[in-house]
Amino acid sequence: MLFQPEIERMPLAQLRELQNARLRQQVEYVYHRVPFYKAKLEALGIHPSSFKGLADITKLGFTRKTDFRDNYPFGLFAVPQPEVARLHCSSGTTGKATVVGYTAEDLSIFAEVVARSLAAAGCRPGMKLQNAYGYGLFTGGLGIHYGAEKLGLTVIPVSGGGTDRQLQLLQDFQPEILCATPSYAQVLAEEMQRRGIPLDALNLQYAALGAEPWTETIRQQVETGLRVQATNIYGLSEIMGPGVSQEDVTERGTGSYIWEDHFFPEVVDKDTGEPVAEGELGVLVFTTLTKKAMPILRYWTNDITNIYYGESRSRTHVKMGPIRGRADDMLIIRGVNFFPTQVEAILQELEHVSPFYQVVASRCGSLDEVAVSVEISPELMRSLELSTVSTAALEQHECLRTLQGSLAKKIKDNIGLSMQVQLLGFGELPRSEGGKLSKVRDLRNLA
Ligand code: ADP
Ligand code: K
Repeated sequence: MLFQPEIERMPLAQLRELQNARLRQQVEYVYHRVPFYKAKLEALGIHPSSFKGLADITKLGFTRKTDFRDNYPFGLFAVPQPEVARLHCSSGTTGKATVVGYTAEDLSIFAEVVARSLAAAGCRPGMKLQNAYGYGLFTGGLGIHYGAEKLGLTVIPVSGGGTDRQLQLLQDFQPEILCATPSYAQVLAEEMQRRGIPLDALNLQYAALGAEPWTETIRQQVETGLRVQATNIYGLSEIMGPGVSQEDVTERGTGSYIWEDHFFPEVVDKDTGEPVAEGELGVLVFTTLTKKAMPILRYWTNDITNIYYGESRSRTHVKMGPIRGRADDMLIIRGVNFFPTQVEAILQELEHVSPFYQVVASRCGSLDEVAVSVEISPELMRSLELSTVSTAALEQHECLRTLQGSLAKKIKDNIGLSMQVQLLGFGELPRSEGGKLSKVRDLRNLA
């Protein structure tokens, strides 16, 4: 089903004209409203009066995650605070969150693109949707929620986690649609099987899964384990939230439609920043075309994928392939964005630990696990007369166990993720030439 057929099937030439006009307006808008962009455009020698639109888009440079941090919290906003109807956050690069804002009109467009997405995922007005995306500062929960309402669905706002309750509601309320991260959908499927709940006890038909990378293997597992047709929903807070792109349920595996009347996509080379040919892999870059509270020009997402028009399409908008990875060191753990530097920031505030650490992400069943190895300080080693942090040493010295516990708690409180903490003796983590070590090892095999 198409929620807005006239837009979703707009002839490409007409779509380009619309994008072109909107881009010119957006550039003019940010120039006059956002000092950061005014300075940036002036430095690039661009004035809205001579900016030609799409033909000139590559001249705009890039906006990066660090620009959000440098302008924290509201420096990139284009409207006075009273006109901001809602704030959301996503992870920052140094532990400081990225703040995003929406006017009432932005929220209405957000709901519209999510409604379009859910319709493409198979939803029809009157169906029930169980929303297992986290509600709160993340865009996932509320983003799906209002889009589902706009489409005319009955929303069950259960939020993330609480597997017992999720399974109970799936059986009692008989929703047709599940929204969750793919790894959580896998958990639900496994738990169904483990508890011997028959598939007939559920009424699910569709699942819209996103917020983290996933594969065709995971799709198969979820599709058989929950007896659904599972589609990909993609998005990011800086641009809007979930619903920037969505796969059509009848075209599964051929890519997700980017709603390009609102979000103009480009794919560029990760080293040179130059546009790549259609279908080639590179970094996905988005320009918002209609955002009012926080318009963003050429946002460097760090997501690696490709975009293409190609065959088998019920809509005219461009498709993107699955996310193949990231060009930075951000990890996505159970849908939550996480920069290892966030651990670094916590270590800096703790006594008795060295600044050396390593984060290891792995997969245990279908859930992501993260372990952090941290070296204790040489001073602590000396005062406890240790040569390494063995199990025996941990048993003998309460202060080591306290250190381990308080580090785990700080990580949980600050980052929102539970991590296993392992203490090591100073010097035990491998150093490379420059004294630096690879701080991240991602052992999850998502290829
Ligand atoms: P969300 O809450 O939608 O995940 P965030 O801003 O917290 O938004 O995270 C955005 C990032 O999450 C994206 O840049 C991308 O790396 C990842 N992401 C979101 N959806 C998907 C998806 N369907 N497939 C792969 N990665 C995704
Ligand atoms: K995410």
